[in-house]
Amino acid sequence: MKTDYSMPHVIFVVTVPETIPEWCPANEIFSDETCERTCDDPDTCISATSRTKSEQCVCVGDYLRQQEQCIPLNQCNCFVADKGGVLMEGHFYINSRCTRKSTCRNNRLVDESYQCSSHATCATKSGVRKCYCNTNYQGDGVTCTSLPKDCHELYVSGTRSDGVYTIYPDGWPSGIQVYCEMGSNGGGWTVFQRRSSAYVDFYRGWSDYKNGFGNKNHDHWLGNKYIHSMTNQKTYQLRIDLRDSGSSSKYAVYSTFRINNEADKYRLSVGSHSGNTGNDAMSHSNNKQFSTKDWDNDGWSSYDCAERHRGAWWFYSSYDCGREYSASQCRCYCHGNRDYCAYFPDGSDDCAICAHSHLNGDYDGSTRGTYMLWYSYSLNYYGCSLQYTDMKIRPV
Ligand SMILES: [Ca+2]
Repeated sequence: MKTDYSMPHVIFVVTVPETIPEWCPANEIFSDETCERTCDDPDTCISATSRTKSEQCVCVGDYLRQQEQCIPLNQCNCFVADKGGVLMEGHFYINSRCTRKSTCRNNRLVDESYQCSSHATCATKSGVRKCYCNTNYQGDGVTCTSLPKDCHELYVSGTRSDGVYTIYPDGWPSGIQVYCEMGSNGGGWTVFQRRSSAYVDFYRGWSDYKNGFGNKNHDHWLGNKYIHSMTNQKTYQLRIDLRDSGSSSKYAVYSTFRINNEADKYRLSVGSHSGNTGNDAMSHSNNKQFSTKDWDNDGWSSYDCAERHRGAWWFYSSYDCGREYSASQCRCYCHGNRDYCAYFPDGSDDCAICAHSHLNGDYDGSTRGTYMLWYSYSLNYYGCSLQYTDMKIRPV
């Protein structure tokens, strides 16, 4: 007899997802939750679920991925022992003595020698150790060039376009903005005053004249604190360009120009005059202190010159008209109207004045005695107020 003991077919079905590999490489584990970090960017965690299905083996623990491998941090190509960490692509590390620079390029560490400029210091700022240029210098620390103290230094270094630039006068390490006249009169002029329209009001107090106002590209006063710093760092000459209502353009140059500090109320010092204005209208202000409508330093108890003339200047008291002129002949300020002097009558026929020049007066000032003035036979002849002025300095 033949007995069939054969077993019925039993099929064992094991469901194996296609995505599960049979094994993971060394230092890796299958996970769709574990975060993985890479040598390129050790600080960023890449979630396994964001990876493609076939790459769901991820580095275990502190291991980092570099191409197909999972390795310890200190085996990453751009690991820097001194730093105790990895450089990201394109980043660099400079050692504590600032003698060696390591850069991560194309996932390789490139070492090169490194040396601070003689105008730089090896230091750590915001966590970055490297060479930093000293005060008054700019650059990457290896090469440091001196910061321009004025427009003339910019001109010498090749700048030739008129415009607003940052300069670094003594005492202003963060720099200040000034207008540089580079294309005319030989270039290299640092402008500190300009009047070309009535748009900016110049009848202001001490603080405004100290700190500056207006638009550097247009009408402005740079600020006495800056003018003081600049004119005491080198010896400067002053140039003033003027145009009157008859479109007559003139200029005046003073061989030296500086103003003292605020404690001395920005006292003026100017040298000898030249130019073609026909008159030296500023030397009268030499050694005089600055006055504004809220700080009267004109030395004249009878009047507040800044208030009467609606401006600010190195005013003084003077009787230059003298008694040899009758009041009707007095023309201390303005040939056309002859009323600048009459504004300050002193006695029956004397004329007293505050200045022979006043370039911060009212633009188009119609009130007598308040307009922009440069006392001269060749200017202000067709009317009183000047139509354009600028004041600028350049090293002697
Ligand atoms: Ca006074």
